[in-house]
Amino acid sequence: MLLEKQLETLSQKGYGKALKELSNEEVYAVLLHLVKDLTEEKPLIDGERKVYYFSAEFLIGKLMSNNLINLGIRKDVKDILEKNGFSLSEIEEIENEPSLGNGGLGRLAACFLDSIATLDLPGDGVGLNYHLGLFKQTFKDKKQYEMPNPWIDENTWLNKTGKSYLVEYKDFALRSRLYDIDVLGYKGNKNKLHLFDIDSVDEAIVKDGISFDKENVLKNLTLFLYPDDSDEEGKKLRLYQQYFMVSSGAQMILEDLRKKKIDLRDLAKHVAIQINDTHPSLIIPELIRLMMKEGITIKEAIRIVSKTCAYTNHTILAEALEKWPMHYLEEIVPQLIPIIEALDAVAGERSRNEKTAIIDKDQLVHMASMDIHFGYAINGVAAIHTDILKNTELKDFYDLYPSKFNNKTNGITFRRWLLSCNEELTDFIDSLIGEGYKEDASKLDELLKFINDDKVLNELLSIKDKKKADFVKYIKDKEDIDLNKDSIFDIQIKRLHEYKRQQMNVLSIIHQYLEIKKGHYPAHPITCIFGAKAAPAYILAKDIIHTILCLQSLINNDPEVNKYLRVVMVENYNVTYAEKIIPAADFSEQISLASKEASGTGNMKLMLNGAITIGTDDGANVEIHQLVGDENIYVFGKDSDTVIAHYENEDYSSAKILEEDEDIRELVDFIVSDEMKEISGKDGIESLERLHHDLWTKDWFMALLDVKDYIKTKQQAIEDYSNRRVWAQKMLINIAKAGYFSSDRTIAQYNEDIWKLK
Ligand code: GFP
Repeated sequence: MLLEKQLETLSQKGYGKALKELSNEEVYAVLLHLVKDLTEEKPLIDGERKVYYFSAEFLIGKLMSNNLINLGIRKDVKDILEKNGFSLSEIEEIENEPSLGNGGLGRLAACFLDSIATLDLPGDGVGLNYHLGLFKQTFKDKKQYEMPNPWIDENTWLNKTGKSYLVEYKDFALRSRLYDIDVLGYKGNKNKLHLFDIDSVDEAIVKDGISFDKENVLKNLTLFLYPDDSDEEGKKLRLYQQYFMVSSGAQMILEDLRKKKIDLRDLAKHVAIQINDTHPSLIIPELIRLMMKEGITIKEAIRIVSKTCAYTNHTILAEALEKWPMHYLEEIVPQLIPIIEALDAVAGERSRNEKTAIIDKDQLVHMASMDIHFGYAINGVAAIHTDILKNTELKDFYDLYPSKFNNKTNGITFRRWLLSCNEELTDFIDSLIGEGYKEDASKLDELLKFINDDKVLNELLSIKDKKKADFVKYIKDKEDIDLNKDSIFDIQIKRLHEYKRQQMNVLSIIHQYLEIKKGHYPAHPITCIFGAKAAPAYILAKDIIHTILCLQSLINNDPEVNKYLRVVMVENYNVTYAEKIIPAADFSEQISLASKEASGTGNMKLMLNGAITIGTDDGANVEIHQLVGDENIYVFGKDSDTVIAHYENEDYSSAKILEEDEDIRELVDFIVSDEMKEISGKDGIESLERLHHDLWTKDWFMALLDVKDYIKTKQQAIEDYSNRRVWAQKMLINIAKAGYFSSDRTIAQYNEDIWKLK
């Protein structure tokens, strides 16, 4: 009743009309207002020590649905809106998705904020407010193009604060402006996501897609996440951004302490800083610098900061372990150089091993090295990943600081990835085991008692069918693509990267296509669905997208084939799309080259929604495998030890495989077949040829090593899918075992081992 009255009052106040007379857009604005008012009343989570999660990305997704859930009013609001002739899900569509992240790294940060607040722990996110996001992906002539992705409008969750800090660079200074987004936990208590920005940023300088003058920092600083860094200017712009984030964040933290009359020497007692990947690593020298300005000696500042900062590693790929040339630092933030040199000297006293140096002989400053020497905890994000860090990639550091290293297997928030995106499944689970699992996800395993209950198994299948039908409608409305809802939905959704091996999936699709052409039909029709953006300067990733889009056109337009097989790459894959695809998934493709995917989190979301993993023993797949057992996952491919040995011995040769194996050769060569070239069009042929050439000459992530096993394993999964009862049992077991992957569990472990907040 009260809620209804509040909504009516807000609609009268805002539009002078009754709720039922509003347009969908107006209803959205009224709801936003309501949620903001209710959030305003909620207490900020407080405590003696607080964590600040510094991250270049926060892929938070739309917030309305989650905030309604976390305020405990989603069902009531839905009913009130329905009574007035509105559909809540249509209203939720109106919200722009904040474009503040790229992939798993940023989505993890968003899940963590949700769980930190849910566990009632004091903890805020700190990042940047990118006006145009990563980019908006469009397809034209079967190629990816990048456009700006403006997401901030008048109906925004961003709240302007009065806070502002001076960030000094060598040649000029900028004033940061802080915006906050409230982060509600499941119980409704709140933390903040702090996003720094500058007033002078100018969206009008962006031309021809996402090009702009990279040297005009005053106007471009917070335009884009990960601006193209294939040239020097782009690299430097990233450094400007990173320093802007950490300097503003550090000043904000110290100001808070001062306000509370806390001596800066007690920083570590009151503050933990989690460095998410290496982008925020400059927080270490910056904090030391700021403390020295307050009269603290460098020695003491180093000691204090070393008890405050902790670092999470999300990948073993060298490209993501940033190294800044000293001369960039000289040009941009020379004030940090004496501090970094001092840190390097301390590191040198602790170890003479060149591999653990902060400044190497080429005058490159290694961010991860600084984090490990001067952070008090270092974690990987899945058991196998942490082991690889300890035994291989960061072995020299592990030998030096064994007790700093620990594992924190990633997790996902069930509020978004079950309660919000799959209401039908949520309600069904509630009816079977009650709602206790919403606060203690391990209780999901109570579902196991229904393993032989035909009614339950059938209902699981019919919920999946319903979510598939919903998705079929969604993609038809959005992209005018026709899908067969009775086919298997085989899903690979993640950043486009060779190590994630979308190209291997491509080869398996070619295999299926050629088989169908030979009259060998699959046991069940299948639809292969991709969602992925390629970094703008990553040519081969774009070639893979082009190849997928060519196959999509070739296969979907061939009446002989499309009865059995279809291929779809959704345009501009984002969190909103994921929320529609994941509940509809049957197969979860987690096919990275073993050792390369640190964890993966899509694997967890898909499992929670009853999809069965087809995957390598990599990242968190290993833990999924252990939890569900051999019967309920399809594992294939060479293990990480074998792969690592291939790299060490430099004995992998794709050409050799292709020369010796004509089956694989047929698949790879099909990429440059006449039919593919014709579909690709004159401008695309180069792209097909480049991918083809790469697979013949390099194949750095060894797609050809596992492709046969992959094809065989997927075939088995397709056959098994036809036994619907057994398949439903697999689904049930996956859902029941997903509790371990709640980010509430992950955050409880971060808190217990690293942050020690309460
Ligand atoms: C990265 C890693 C993933 C990991 C996430 C979160 O994600 O394995 O699950 O970080 O830790 F690669 P992407 O940005 O690559 O998606």
